[in-house]
Amino acid sequence: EASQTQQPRGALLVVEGGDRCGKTSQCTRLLDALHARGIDARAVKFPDRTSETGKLIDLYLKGAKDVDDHAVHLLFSANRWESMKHIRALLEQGTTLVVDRYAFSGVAYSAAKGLDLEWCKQPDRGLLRPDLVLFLDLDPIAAARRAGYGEERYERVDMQQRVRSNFMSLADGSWKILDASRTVDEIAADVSAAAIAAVEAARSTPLCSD
Ligand code: T5A
Ligand code: NA
Repeated sequence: EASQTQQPRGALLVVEGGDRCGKTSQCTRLLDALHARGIDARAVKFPDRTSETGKLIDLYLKGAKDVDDHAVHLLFSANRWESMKHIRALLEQGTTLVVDRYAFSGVAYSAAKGLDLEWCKQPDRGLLRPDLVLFLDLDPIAAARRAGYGEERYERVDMQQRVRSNFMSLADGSWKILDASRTVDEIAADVSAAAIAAVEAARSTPLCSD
């Protein structure tokens, strides 16, 4: 079948960081930069607020519904698992994915509420492993000055300080940690350079699960 012609897989590129650090702005810029180079790429965002679990998560984040901390942690994880078949299929057909938050957010935020960090990692075990994690590092006090801050559940400086230190404890040598206090253009230049290198590297590396 023509559609089964072997071609290099796409890369799984993850953008992480605290609230209002500029992830969505950078994901948009990165997609444009990849498309400009003729790279087939699409955006993915977690939580996906459109699915059944996502609708419940959305109500929770807006403060319209209370859910037990453990239960909501499992919902965020389920929300990722719901997309895994589709994500794998896209990567295998050669589409690179720019993912706005992933399992690292799941662990960093739930552990910041007091849940055990190791417990938090379990439900996401087996998800596809990212080819690159770009961490947009921003002082929570600077983040709090940005437009729209404070509208959702976790947008408090003390919470965001704990989230930041949890992210730092999850980071390994493969993460690219970027100073997110710079201009959008400055950050975007670093993001696209790292992403393009990861797209190249992914072509000769098999997809794997964590
Ligand atoms: N969560 C998520 C969990 O608890 N567990 C999980 O498993 C997952 C996946 C919602 C919440 O859910 C939690 C984490 C979150 O608290 P979300 O929908 O991704 O997650 O919401 P946020 O991450 O908070 O997304 P935001 O839209 O708030 O922020 P972004 O995307 O980081 O930032 P962005 O690009 O929208 O920019 C925010 C503002 O800053 C400006 C922008 O213009 C905008 O006004 N800005 C800059 N200003 C100055 N300099 C720059 N370089 C700037 N870049 C952007
Ligand atoms: Na937010």
